[in-house]
Amino acid sequence: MNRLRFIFMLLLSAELKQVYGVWPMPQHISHFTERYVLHPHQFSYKYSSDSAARHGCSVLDAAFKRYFRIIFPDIEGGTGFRKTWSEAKPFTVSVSVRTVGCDEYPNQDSDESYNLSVSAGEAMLRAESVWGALRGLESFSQLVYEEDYNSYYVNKTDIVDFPRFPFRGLLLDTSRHYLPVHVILKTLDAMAYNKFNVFHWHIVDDPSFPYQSQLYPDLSNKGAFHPVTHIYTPSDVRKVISHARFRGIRVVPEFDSPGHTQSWGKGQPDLLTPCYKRTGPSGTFGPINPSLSSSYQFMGNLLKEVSSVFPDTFVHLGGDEVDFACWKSNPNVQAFMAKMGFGHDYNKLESFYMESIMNISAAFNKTAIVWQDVFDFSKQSRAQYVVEVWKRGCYLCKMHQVAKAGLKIILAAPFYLDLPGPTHNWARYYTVCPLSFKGTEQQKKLVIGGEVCMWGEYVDAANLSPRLWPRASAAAERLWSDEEQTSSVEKAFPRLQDFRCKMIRRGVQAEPLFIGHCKHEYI
Ligand code: CP6
Repeated sequence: MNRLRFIFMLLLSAELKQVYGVWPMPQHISHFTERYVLHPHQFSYKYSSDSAARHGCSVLDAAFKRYFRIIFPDIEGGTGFRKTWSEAKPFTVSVSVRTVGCDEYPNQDSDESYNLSVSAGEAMLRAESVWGALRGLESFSQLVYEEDYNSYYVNKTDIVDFPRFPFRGLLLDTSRHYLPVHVILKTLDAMAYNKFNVFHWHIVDDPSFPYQSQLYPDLSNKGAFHPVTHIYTPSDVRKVISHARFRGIRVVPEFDSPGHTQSWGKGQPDLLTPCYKRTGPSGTFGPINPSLSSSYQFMGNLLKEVSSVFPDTFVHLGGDEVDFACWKSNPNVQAFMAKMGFGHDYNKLESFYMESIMNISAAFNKTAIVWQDVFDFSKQSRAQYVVEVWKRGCYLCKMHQVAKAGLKIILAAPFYLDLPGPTHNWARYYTVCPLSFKGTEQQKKLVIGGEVCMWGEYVDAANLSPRLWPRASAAAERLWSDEEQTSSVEKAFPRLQDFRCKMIRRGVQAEPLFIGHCKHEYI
């Protein structure tokens, strides 16, 4: 009988180990079996006396409120705290931040490291910046578990943690389908649970132009799917940027040109290149017309507005998949090519256009990110920009090439999430090794991170969430955690199942990985 009870205890403790994991895996974590009861009425957050950030720090004050509700989801309407009532002692999460910066925006140099030590009556959270403190608060919230209804526990734990890469992005495409603002905000919440820190907003593209420009209102009046209901007003954009900031997430907008701009032409006459058929215009249009100075004036004005609306120092300028056929057909473009001495090399024309708009954005103190096509077309450019590697095939070869040219790299190629299906399961993202190209240490430092891409052809508000989560979580761990500690798909599986249940409990419609159940099913 005793032996049976012993085996039963072993089984229980094995199950517990799964419960108190943190996703993505911290760099160093030690769990202990000693555990403490948390009671919502005796639980508080405070700034420790040596903290530079104090009460009134917008980012952390708001985070304390958010995480209280996350940690105690059953508090509303819950009357009896039955079992734990008598055991409960006060518990405080003490936060100490070394440098202030509560009113700033996170940026490429933000320090997201933190130390968390959970012991009797207190969790001590130390971070260099508020952004690191946010990551620590997230980890702490994942350590808390509910056993019986309204009985909460946290085990003694020590964590030392920091991200592997500073740029951990997620792309949403709001042109192929419009995504309502509340859907974007919910996605930002889920990003914070996964420690993603960049929202790459592919806001406009061929099918629609939902960004409402103050300078050029006709772009969305005529180019959006609907001029009122399917746009992002300046106030919507501010909401997204603020919601992201409170979660330590940067918002990097993409205004992809000169290709992918069909919708721009509706509200901005003479911007796109008229395509020719034999002797006359065919009535169709191609990429932005690179032969007119008015095109550069327009781009300058638009990028000036975009630079002031979006505070991040990065802006994505696209530059991908430019179809040269229309440029080739247009006699004015041909004349421009001759005048510029480009011969028949349309790569040079695309390069000229991209260099021009990269110079414009540099004048607004922005660092440009561009798709790899731009690098492929102009290897000898002296411009400093960040290259996003997106083409499949040998993406590691491409990364090595870009690194040799001394340019920074974001890896997207192995992280497409928009297509469902068995070949797109989470393990594929989990086993990506972004630094496995044969480069020097210095070259590898140029890889600033990676990005999961949720292109919008087949995705709208109805299926976004389950298609994103928890598959994006696999990439999140690849980008945050130590590669060697997270190299086993088998070990990750139960942890990811557990984390998926946590996301479900927080209201994220994450798809199941396989047969099973969540302890708290709230769907
Ligand atoms: N839209 C834009 C897309 C893609 C790109 N740019 C794309 C094409 C093929 C694949 C993935 C993405 N849908 N504007 C390329 C960066 Cl496989």
